[in-house]
Amino acid sequence: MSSVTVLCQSTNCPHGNPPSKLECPTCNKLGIRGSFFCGQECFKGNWKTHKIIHDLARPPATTANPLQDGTFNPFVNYDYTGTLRPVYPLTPKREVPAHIPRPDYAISEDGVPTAEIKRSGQPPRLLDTGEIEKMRTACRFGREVLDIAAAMVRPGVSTDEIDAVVHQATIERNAYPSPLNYRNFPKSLCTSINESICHGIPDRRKLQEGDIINLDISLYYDGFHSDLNATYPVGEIDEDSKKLIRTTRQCLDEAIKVCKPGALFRDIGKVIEPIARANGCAVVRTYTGHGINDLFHTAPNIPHYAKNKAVGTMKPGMCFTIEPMINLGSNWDVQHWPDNWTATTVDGKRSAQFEETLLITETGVEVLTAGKSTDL
Ligand code: HM4
Ligand code: CO
Ligand code: CO
Repeated sequence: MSSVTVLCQSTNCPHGNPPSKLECPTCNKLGIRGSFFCGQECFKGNWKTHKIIHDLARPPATTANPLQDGTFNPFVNYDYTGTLRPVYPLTPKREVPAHIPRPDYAISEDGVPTAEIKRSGQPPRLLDTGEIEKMRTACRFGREVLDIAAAMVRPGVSTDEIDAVVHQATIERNAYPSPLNYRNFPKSLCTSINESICHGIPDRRKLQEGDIINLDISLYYDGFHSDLNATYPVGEIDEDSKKLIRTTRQCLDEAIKVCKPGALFRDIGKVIEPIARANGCAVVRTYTGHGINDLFHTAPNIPHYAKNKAVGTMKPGMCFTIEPMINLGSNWDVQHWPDNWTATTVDGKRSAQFEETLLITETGVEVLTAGKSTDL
């Protein structure tokens, strides 16, 4: 029986590097021996330099995939918060036929939405009857495309295959897929799986039994955008995931019920957060609902959490989204992958989302992206 004493590995241990028992769990997993610290203070204090040895021990990207099928994890040195991984390379950019009108950011090299930036700070736009009819059409097409995409959800289908079908169904309607090139987003829809909160990029990963996936569709038709999303089970899912999806849909439905002329945008979060909390869930604060019309994201800004400081009152002719992102557990914080798009939970727990595009009418609210009623 041999016993080895390992001193605290901290370069600036305030306790004089005493014998230590706290081992770095990542080093242990990677087979690196001797990474001991005398406490959390030294472990965390040395993290920035210490984690470099993790990267050195990991295999390079091209050999990281045991399948050797040409696919790879592009961010091998990134500390993922959960078990989801991107599967690269992404497929080439999909083209939109030249005859289909497109927003300004679709044409520019840098994807900057110039008109959105120009109108920032302006109050929400009130649409006239002709413009409202155009929003109705864009939103009906958005619902059709989401339903087509949702019908593909099953184990073995890749998110890129869903992107190809969404792209095709969108251009068949003479519409432009709003996500494509928006701030250089590379695909035609967002696909957010398990611990990803939103803005997941379709790639070569195949859906697995037990996953949950959010499909977020936006399109631009006849000068107006629509935006809607929903979360779906892949085959059989666990009870926590079922409850998460049910809770998130309920958060959106109850929020829609309080929308009418005179209602305050800040009160939407007051409806959503108590429902989330009562079901053991947290409300994401980084992303909000937004005005939508001839611009993809515009005023008003609509937080989904309580005690927010959102400005403004609902008026007839306003169009906006409500799109709560709800996490299992109590952590609402967001961490992005190095792709600078995929937003994930920081604890690796699952997140769900639902979204509709709404119109405030003289008497209440119209859900422009509504599906066929599932009542009765
Ligand atoms: S980009 N969907 N959505 N969504 N953006 C590609 C597909 C996308 C968004 C988005 C909801 C709310 C806000 C935003 C946004 C910044 C932060 C850069 C101004 O991008 O607020 O973009
Ligand atoms: Co978005
Ligand atoms: Co939206």
